[in-house]
Amino acid sequence: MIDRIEQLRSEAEGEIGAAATSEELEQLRVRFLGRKAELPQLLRGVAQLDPAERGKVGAAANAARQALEALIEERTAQLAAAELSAGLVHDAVDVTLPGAPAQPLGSLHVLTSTRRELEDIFLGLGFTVMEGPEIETVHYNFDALNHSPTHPARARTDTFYVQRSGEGPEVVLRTHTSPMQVRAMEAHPPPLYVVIPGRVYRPDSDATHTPQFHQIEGLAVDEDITLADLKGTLLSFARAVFGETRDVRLRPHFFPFTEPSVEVDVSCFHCSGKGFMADGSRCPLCKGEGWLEVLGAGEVDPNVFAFVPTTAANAPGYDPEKVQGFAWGLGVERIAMLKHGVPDLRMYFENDLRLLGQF
Ligand code: 2U9
Repeated sequence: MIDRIEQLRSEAEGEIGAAATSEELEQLRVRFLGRKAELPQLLRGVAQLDPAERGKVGAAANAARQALEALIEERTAQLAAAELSAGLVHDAVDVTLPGAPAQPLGSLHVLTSTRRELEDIFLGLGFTVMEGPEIETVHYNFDALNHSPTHPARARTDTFYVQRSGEGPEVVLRTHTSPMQVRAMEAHPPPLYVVIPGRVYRPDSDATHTPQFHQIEGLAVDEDITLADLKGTLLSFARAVFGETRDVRLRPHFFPFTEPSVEVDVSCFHCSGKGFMADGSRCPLCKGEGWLEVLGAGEVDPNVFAFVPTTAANAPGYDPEKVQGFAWGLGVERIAMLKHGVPDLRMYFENDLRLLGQF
């Protein structure tokens, strides 16, 4: 019986050593160590053997079983490692390959490409681009920007309020990116040249207003800043966007944060500022005016500087007796509308590929 055990053991050892796959190995385990296999059967019969033989046979069978179990475990680990490496090579995916079938490349949304184009122009003029929070306190959105307590923009119908006073500070969806200019002044001493692009929110919806739109506002603070610096900066901007032969004109206006405040027109690029076309008809873009309104601007109201607290970062602060500034604000949707002839602002947000695919 011991001979048979040794025979089984060496036969199994040979086959296990030669097994080429885990599947084959599993078949061998069932064949040699499974419930119906000869060696376990032998082990189960040991109790019925002659007491003289029982010890030796039992020991040999047990030793054979343990040796085969250990060998199978070792070989299982070897084969699993080999199969894993082979699998990794075989299943490797080159994620840099184009899809099959190749998918058409998308394009930037026209508002994104317009915003980037405008940012680049101001970067070229020496401004830094900064971004800020879209959820703002009333302090930064209105108070610090010199809005009187009764300013109509504060009305519940003109601003999205997110938190009433009483539950902490009063919080709104920012109605302009100007709060970030205040934050920029709190964090950096003058001279300061920043542009702030971003989403802003107002409860309006028609062909020329959407409840969410994009602004780019700018702020320059330095010593000896005049309205001429503002006009020169915005003239460079207008020429970069609408063509090198454009001109700008400033018309008086009112904004709470600037004094004087102006609306800025650029000479019409469709009729070269004439107001009529070569055939004598009225220019359809500027409606015969020769000018297109593109943005608002002004010299920063000294009150706005006085609202900026002196902090360690901006020490010695923004002294209205020492620094002046100019600021402007524009709507990205309006600039893109003029440049590309988009008739209705809401079209930017409908996600119709017939519109988006044109840019
Ligand atoms: C600070 C000081 C002054 C930002 C300015 C405008 C004029 C303006 C509107 C145009 C159309 C926004 O997109 S729009 O609705 N903006 O006309 N914005 S001056 O003046 C500032 C901002 C921050 C500290």
